[in-house]
Amino acid sequence: MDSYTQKYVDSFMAELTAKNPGEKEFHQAVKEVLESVAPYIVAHPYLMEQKILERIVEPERIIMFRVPWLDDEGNIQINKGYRVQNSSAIGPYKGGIRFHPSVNLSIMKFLAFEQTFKNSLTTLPMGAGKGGSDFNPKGKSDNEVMRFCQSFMTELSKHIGADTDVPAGDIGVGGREIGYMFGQYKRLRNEFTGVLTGKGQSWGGSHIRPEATGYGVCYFASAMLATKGDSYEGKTVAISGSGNVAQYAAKKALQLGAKVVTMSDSNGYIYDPEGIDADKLAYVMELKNIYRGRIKEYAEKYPSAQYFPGERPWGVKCDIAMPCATQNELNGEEARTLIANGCMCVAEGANMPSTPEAIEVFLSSKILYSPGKASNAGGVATSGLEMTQNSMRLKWTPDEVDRHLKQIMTDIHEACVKYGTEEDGYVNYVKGANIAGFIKVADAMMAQGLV
Ligand code: NDP
Ligand code: 2IT
Repeated sequence: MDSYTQKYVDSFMAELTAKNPGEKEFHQAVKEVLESVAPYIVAHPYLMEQKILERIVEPERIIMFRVPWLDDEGNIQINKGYRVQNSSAIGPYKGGIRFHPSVNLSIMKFLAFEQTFKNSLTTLPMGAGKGGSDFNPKGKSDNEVMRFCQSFMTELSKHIGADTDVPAGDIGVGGREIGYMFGQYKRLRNEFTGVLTGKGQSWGGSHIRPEATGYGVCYFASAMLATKGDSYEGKTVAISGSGNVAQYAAKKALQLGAKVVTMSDSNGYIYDPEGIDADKLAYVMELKNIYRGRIKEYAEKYPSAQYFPGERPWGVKCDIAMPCATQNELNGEEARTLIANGCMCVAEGANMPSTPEAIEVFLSSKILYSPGKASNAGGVATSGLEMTQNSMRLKWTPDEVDRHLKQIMTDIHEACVKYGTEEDGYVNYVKGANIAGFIKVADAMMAQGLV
């Protein structure tokens, strides 16, 4: 980066951190994008004059609200609710809702910011938003979750709509929560519309949406591997997380001929050197999705596996790593360990799972590395396909949705190669994804004037 561009980056970050004090995840996400797009902006002075990136980092609207609810003992509980409507440049606001005790404004803003570029990459007309609450679903009864979702939606319903803002799931929000929120929206508005995605199959949901993020990560990683004439076949894969994304990433990796040896949750990870095969994965799905259990129970059921409490899976020898749990779950030291152990591909299922230092390690080692905004975009892309089907009032077959998903992931891969290939031929997917995502949003903003 030349000194003029570096000065632009430094002054941009100084202003951003001064205006948004303490929002460390938000600063981190902006810095990563800024470092990729700054040379493009400097080369196109009108983008600087029009303050396009300065506008994108200021969400169009942030809604913060109180979520009061009654627990099963009749006690009053109060949580915080958020919806960050970041950008409507290319379509209605679109993005997930996260229920996790760590949720705060910085995390909501980083996720909404990332979503802006991710949704642009999908090739579909979707703007970007993110929402959530510091509500902790763990240990809550179904009735408590329902009352919470109803209270959350009672306020959120004033700000969303099928052509305005279409939320979906994220950490702590799956089919059950989407159902309760959809029911409450319908009751308040007396309107059956595609206001949420990730709906149930019998009431407007799309086939493959539950699978889409995890499958999409594998389709994207397959495209990366293909640039080296390689594939998942015979590879050893380490996965973190054991929720929606991790489960379907594991399922597709297995189908593609890989051996998956780890899964995790926030308490620890399991290592099964014999591989988590289809039967064992079906057990994990039942354990997590129906019984809402913990991953350590896997090691109690399968003696081939060992449980490592309080640890993350990145010390295990693998060819491919797929972080599918949460932000900043893979640091510089763990990245160096992965490389030392021969890992040749890291495909992110989570949003911003690698720290900036880890990303630096991957890029300087020139391994195949995809940022979440590219490789996990299959989830929101299939949400976009759910919106399409809702608008048409019909439902595509699983094969048809899967075909679209594959094509979209291939197209995102191509966009990354187009904008991210460096002089020596190495594809920097971070740069490629950020520039490709930015250009479309910037062009739309230029066309629509100062709004
Ligand atoms: P789930 O709630 O289904 O699963 C989350 C998994 O990650 C659980 O195993 C959970 O463990 C673990 N986890 C959550 N928080 C932490 C933490 N602070 N430390 C360690 N482990 C943690 O969520 P999803 O699978 O839907 O989401 C996973 C990631 O993928 C997130 O980054 C999300 O933003 C991203 N993503 C999700 C998409 C989707 O369609 N669902 C689309 C694109 C990205 P525990 O049970 O202990 O909490
Ligand atoms: O981070 C994400 O892309 C999601 N949680 C999915 C969003 C969506 O609207 O499907």
